[in-house]
Amino acid sequence: MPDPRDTIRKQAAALGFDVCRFASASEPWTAGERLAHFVGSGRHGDMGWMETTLERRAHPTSMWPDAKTAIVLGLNYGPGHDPLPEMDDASAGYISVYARGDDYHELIKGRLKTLAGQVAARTGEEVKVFVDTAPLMEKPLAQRAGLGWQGKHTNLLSRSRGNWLFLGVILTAAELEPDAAETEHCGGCTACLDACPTKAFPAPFQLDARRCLSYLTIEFAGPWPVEFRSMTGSRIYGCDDCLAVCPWNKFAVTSHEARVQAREALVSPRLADLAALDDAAFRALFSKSPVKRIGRDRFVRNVLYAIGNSGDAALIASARGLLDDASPLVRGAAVWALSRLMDEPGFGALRAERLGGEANTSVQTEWTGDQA
Ligand code: B12
Ligand code: SF4
Ligand code: SF4
Repeated sequence: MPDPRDTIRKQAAALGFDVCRFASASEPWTAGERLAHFVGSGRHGDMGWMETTLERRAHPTSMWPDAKTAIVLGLNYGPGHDPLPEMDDASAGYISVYARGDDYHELIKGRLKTLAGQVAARTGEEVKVFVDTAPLMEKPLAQRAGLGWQGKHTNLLSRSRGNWLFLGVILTAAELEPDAAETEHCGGCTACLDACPTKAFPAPFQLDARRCLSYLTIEFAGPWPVEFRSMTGSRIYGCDDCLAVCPWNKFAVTSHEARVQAREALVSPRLADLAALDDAAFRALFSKSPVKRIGRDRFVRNVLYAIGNSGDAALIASARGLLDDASPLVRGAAVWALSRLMDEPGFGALRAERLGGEANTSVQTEWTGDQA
């Protein structure tokens, strides 16, 4: 009798998945308690859906009692180089590697649905598909299936592919033999913990999302707590630092998937160009990109924080041009950016020349008001 998993693996590979492995979806685990601790300590910040889905997320069977097997898929988005030196150019924005191509949710979801249909046809059992947005803990399932392990930065990394792997899961009511789980291989390394610009790890293997620049740039809607604004540097969408410094990336391979390849316009885009985006131009630039999801105002907020950190006097005009933007979020960020640039040593003359006494006073007033 042929092993149905062999066919599923072949079908997954034909759809472009780099890894396909199997885990029990019904065995108990500690991940649910850890999730409850994460949410109970408020580390999820404003991601209210983590509270409302807490019970369903606790275990695959809390959400779907008939789930027997998790088919865990990995799609490699390896950039083929270390992206962090790109941040040396402070007048350009840094968009994290995962967001430089098409939106992976769309990309993976379609393929998962196709594969799920094939699994249902082969096994005659019901299936459900998950990628990121659904209430399922994908990383612990992936570790159980042996795709890799959750490192001290809490992401799943692999001995054969390093850190650049998207995850997707199909749950099925079919009993399929599980693969061996992966064990942890971080050892004494602390590179990711040491590299984090905001010290977002209260302990190894634990993240406080409220301090994470990925959360702040993508998920957090309002004006940031002031302490984090200077820490973001030029990161304007997501953050890769803890992934990129991991020594296991020496085994990373460049992604073969055309749709996750970086669009030229999204690698080191000029902050001046991004600050000038109106809603229509934002939508056009980020068509089919995950960045589109956060909307123009939140994105330009991030751009303005980066402008404030740039030390580039030429960007004063960009920030100044947004002082009367329709969005209070953007106006507040413009004030902060200008106040930072004005504080730069040697910018005193520019302050007098470009803003003048009157404009400078209005900057001060708005700054106080927006931060109250
Ligand atoms: C919420 C979320 C976020 C939040 C919170 C991240 C987090 N670490 O929890 C924010 C917005 C910060 C975020 C950021 C990013 N995300 Co995200 N995110 C998610 C999402 C939707 C849920 C994750 C979740 O449940 N978090 C809650 C915590 C409690 O879960 P956890 O990390 O698994 O917690 C474990 C550890 O803390 C550990 N633990 C806790 N206490 C203890 C104690 C001890 C002693 C030990 C040993 C372990 C331990 O056990 C817990 C259970 O496994 C998943 C998709 C999904 N549905 O799973 C994507 C997902 C995790 N994100 C992903 C990505 C790519 C990112 C970013 C890299 C994007 C970027 N470049 O900016 C960053 C990485 C930041 C980081 N260091 O984690 C990928 C990760 C792929 C992978 N290979 O791991 C996922 C899986 C999406 C996907 N489908 O591919 N993300
Ligand atoms: S993504 Fe950036 S800010 Fe978030 S934990 Fe990793 S290094 Fe820290
Ligand atoms: S950088 Fe070091 S500690 Fe962090 S995930 Fe990689 S091996 Fe583990």
